[in-house]
Amino acid sequence: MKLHELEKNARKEIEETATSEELEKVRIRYLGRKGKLTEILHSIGNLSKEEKPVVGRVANRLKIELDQLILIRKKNLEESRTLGLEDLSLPGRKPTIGNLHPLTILSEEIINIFISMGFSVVEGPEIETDYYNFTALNTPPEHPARDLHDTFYLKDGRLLRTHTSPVQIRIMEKHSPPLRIISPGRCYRVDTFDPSHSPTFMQIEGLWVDKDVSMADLFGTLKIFARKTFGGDTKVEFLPGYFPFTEPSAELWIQCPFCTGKGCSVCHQGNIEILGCGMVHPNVLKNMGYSEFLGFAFGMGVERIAMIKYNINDIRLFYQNDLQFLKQFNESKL
Ligand code: 2NM
Repeated sequence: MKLHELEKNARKEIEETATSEELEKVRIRYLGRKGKLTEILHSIGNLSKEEKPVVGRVANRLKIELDQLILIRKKNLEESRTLGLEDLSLPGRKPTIGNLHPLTILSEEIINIFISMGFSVVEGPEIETDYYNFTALNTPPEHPARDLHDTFYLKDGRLLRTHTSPVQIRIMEKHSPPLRIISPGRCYRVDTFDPSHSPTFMQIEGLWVDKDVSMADLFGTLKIFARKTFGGDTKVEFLPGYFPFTEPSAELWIQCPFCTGKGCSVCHQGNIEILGCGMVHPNVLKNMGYSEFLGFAFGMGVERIAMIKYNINDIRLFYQNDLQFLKQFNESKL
């Protein structure tokens, strides 16, 4: 009885199988009803008193071991078949690669439109001081935007910026005019998630300061932006607005792309607001030592632009990391 040799052969044969069918033949050869190991197990009863327990233990252990080996080999063969490894002429499987987040893709697109009009991109900290986020921007202490419910405050009195205007204040402090900058970045406001609110959002703000910039420059610049973003024949309209840091202030409205002006659930009588803007308030210019200059500024929420442009009805989709949603936004499709 050569159990040792039987084990060596069985291991080798199992390992060398290339298909599930071959493996099944090996299994029958050793473990089937008339298999080599099965016959040994059946003949144990004829052995001597001394041999019986020793051979019995070794043979039974070997049966369990070969069962296991066959099972593992079976799984491997099945896996390699689904992977196409058996047939080398099959096309390879492309590795799954990620894509940029839709807000990143759209931000870059918007940034490029302003770069094409001579703007430079600037960035700054997300943790700000009261001065840069509010005071320098002509936002007095009793203004509702400073309410505790809108702003996340840190224990040390600093805060999470509620817009990216503080970046522009920091640039104006360090540089002298003329200035033509945009500041993209993440902002925070105390809000609970619902279809139209998020405690964090992306903003792109712009600022153009020179001796003689006017409301006409503001309108012309933003009309180009709106038409490059929403299509060349988009109807644009400026309505009066209010911001503490601009005077006069305006809102840019476009014709609703969903009902094309007829009126629907997402728009106001066929129109939809896409951003806020205005001439930089004289107090802000004075704070910066820019009294000899004029400027226009604007700010937009990237989520809002994306929702209007791609007909997305829930802002939370940008923050839930649902790959089914995110994968729709490959650069080629946008
Ligand atoms: C807006 C609307 C209007 C704005 C103002 C400034 C600064 F720093 F120059 F004063 N930056 N951005 C501004 C003006 C932002 O967002 C809706």
